[in-house]
Amino acid sequence: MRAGLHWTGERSTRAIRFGLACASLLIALSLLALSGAAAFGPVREPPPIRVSFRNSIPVSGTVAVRALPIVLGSVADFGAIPFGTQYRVTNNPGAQNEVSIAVNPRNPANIVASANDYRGYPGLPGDVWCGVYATWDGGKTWLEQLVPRTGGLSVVTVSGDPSVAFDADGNAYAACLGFSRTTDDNTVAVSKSIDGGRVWGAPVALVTVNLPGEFHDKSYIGVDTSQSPTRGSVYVTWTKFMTGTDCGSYSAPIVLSRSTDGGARWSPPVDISGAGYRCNQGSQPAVGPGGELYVSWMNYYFGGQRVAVERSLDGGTTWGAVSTISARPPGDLYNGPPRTPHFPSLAVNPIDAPTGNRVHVVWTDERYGNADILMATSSDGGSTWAAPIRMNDDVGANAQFFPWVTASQKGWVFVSFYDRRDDPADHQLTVYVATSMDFGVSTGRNRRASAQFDPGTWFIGDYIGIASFGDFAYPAWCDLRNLGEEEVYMAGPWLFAVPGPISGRLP
Ligand SMILES: [Ca+2]
Ligand SMILES: [Ca+2]
Ligand SMILES: [Ca+2]
Repeated sequence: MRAGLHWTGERSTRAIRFGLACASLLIALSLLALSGAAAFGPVREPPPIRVSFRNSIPVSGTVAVRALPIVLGSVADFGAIPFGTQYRVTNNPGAQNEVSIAVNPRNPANIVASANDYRGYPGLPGDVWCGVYATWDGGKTWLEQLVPRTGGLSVVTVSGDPSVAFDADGNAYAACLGFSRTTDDNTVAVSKSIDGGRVWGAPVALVTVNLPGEFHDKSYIGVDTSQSPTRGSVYVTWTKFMTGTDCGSYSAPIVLSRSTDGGARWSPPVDISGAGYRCNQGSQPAVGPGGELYVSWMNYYFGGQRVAVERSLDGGTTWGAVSTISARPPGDLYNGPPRTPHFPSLAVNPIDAPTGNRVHVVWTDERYGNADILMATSSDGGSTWAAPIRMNDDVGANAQFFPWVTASQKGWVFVSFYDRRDDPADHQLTVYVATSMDFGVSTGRNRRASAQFDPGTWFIGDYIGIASFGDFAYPAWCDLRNLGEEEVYMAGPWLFAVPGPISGRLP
């Protein structure tokens, strides 16, 4: 059975109450089993987090007491740590997973990352909250905080599915969904920091509901940093699970809300996936050099799954036709936890190729016999897509998954992903980064970005992240090298993009 539609908000008891979801998933499973097509996956719960290890020190606005980061750049074993410098972003006994990262375009030493953070919010119920981490020295030291439990997030007890982005002026944004495990309260909200991630404002709700048949899930943020008239617009897309028949007995369109005033006010969410694409998950907005807004997501249909991409040239008011890319995502890669949903990621190249702009989308695909990272590139604004290229350069049959893509101001395309190539048993993980320096035509040799670790049977989130600045890539991920304790790590920056075989160890 293939993995399919996932509730990604790390729900547990609430999922049982969510009768719509449970009933519809059962129906979807039976319908798809009859059709012989890929089945929608069941609701799977994250494994329990080690509650006894929670640390209640850091809260928003408070500098966490923390140890020095672990810097691994001096490790000489090329096979273990081939290059680069890794930084430990979080240092907390609670779990951190599901990582997003963004670099301040005004100051690349200022980086913000986010994760589902299980350290606990002091004095308040709820097991997980959006963690936001900021550095001003390129990753050597980090300020660990939680998004304020105020404003739009004051009505919920759990928040997660975080994503972060900077605007062109250096303001940082963090988008989170919020819900309660015991009520139907549910929101998507965005917090803003105007000082690079030191102080985060009260989250502003983009949607707030308390309905048994509706759940807003898996949000992601993108910002227009172009010189176009829509510069500064902030976009958040997510999945609206609702009453319907498109996924069996519910529907799941992708919706979008935008802010044109720096995150103070947000437009009412509108369905952007439209007719014919009503069963979706895993969306991401991204903006091109002319202000072109793209959104990618995974579309589930009775023939299987496909990557869907849609474009708006007026900041999300009107949309072109949805284009699709055939995909064969693998199923569950661990036969149980950690769960491995397969969502695409999209980047619009800020630098035009000689014949025009390029849009790149990546996803996990098993068409070559095992889980690989494929990337398709469009040279016509997302209407059509060239044949995908395989980004992982290993020759074995091991799995790669959780890709994320970014394109730098040099036009270089970096893709990070979890990779099991270094474990003959195809189980333990390292993070690799693939690079394309020719606008998606080909990829150079992959670079290993992390030490190897065993994910065990923990919940490791539903995605990892990568950002870029000029020559440099900044992958960030959930890492369990420390005796299975989940932390966020980041690699880089380093002079990353060297085509062809590696001739020597980079700094
Ligand atoms: Ca999630
Ligand atoms: Ca931790
Ligand atoms: Ca593979």
